[in-house]
Amino acid sequence: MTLSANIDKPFLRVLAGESVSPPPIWLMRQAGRYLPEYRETREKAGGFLDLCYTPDLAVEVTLQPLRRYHFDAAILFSDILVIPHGLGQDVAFKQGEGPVLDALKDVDAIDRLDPAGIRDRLAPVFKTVAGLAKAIPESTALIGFAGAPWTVATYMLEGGSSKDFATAKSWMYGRPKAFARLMALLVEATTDYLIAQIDAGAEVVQLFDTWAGALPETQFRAWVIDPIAQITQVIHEKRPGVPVIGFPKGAGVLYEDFVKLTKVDCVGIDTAVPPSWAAKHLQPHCAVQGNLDPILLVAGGEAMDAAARTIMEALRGGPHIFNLGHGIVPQTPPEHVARLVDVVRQGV
Ligand code: 1CP
Repeated sequence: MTLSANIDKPFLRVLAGESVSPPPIWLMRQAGRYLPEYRETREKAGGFLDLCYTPDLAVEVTLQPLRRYHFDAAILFSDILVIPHGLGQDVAFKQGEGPVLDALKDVDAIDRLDPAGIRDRLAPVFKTVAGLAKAIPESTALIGFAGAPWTVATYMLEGGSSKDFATAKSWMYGRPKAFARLMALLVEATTDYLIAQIDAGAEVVQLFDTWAGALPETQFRAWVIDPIAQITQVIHEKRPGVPVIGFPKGAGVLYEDFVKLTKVDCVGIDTAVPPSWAAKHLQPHCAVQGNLDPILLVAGGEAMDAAARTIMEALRGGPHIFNLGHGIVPQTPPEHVARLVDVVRQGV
């Protein structure tokens, strides 16, 4: 990819460091259950993983929010848990229950994981990316993604969602060598997986570290910053010009060291980060993406409009991509999303 070929995409201009007004907009989880057409396609696919692994259907659900809202970026429809699945771990999505994995029990279970299998097992994902690269509008950028190693490791060790990450943290504190082995394997698998997405046509990649905020400082540095720095470095070396977005949700005051040390091209800020603080402390280092409260998108009305404008005012002096502070929730009225896009496109 050459940047000049895509210079008309506002999203890529911001990632290259430009301030663009009004800011480009896309929303985390922009495809999904809040859209009736998604629910219909999901029904047709059978299971959630079948949807992720059927390129025609995955392309279709990726395009659904673009047709309605003309976002500046499309994000590959998949899930962060396809990596464990690609490594050979059992993963299932049970309706209404969330993900269920066959939790890793011991070091042998780590050794049985198969990083070489990722490219074959996840071939349908790369096919979806290639299909999207052809199908999206010319001014729209294509984002590939993966879960960051810490967040993915929590699911692999807990066997699903968790409130306190007691099992994953017990490995981290109590079995440091085994935990380090799993994390090293995930760094390699994730890097390889993202490079394969880039080769299939992804123009940008985002790493979701949804549970970054659960870690104390020392562990945050070791298991959020270091792995993302390693992945970012290899992508910058091997696929120069492809920007990396990091989203270390809940990083708090460690956001600043996160951007300085990982050298990501853009950082996603969660709802709790004051935009004016991000303008001062993060924008000098990289582009900033965020950070409307997803629940304001449920509420809508003047509260949502005003908050969106406040965010744009605070971040207009530097590179800013408008987004939420976390993913869209299923009870979001689709017409509120349309209104938000109008407000953002009016600018400040
Ligand atoms: O029933 C359904 O249709 C499943 C709901 C759903 C959807 C629409 C899941 C299950 N995953 C997805 C798609 C998805 N997941 C995307 C692509 C869609 C888009 O952005 O437009 C992306 C980027 C993700 C990423 C993801 N999956 C994250 C990181 C981002 C975040 O929101 O924090 C995480 C933590 C997951 C795990 C996951 N996937 C699904 C569930 C129910 C969960 C568990 C969440 C939890 O533990 O709280």
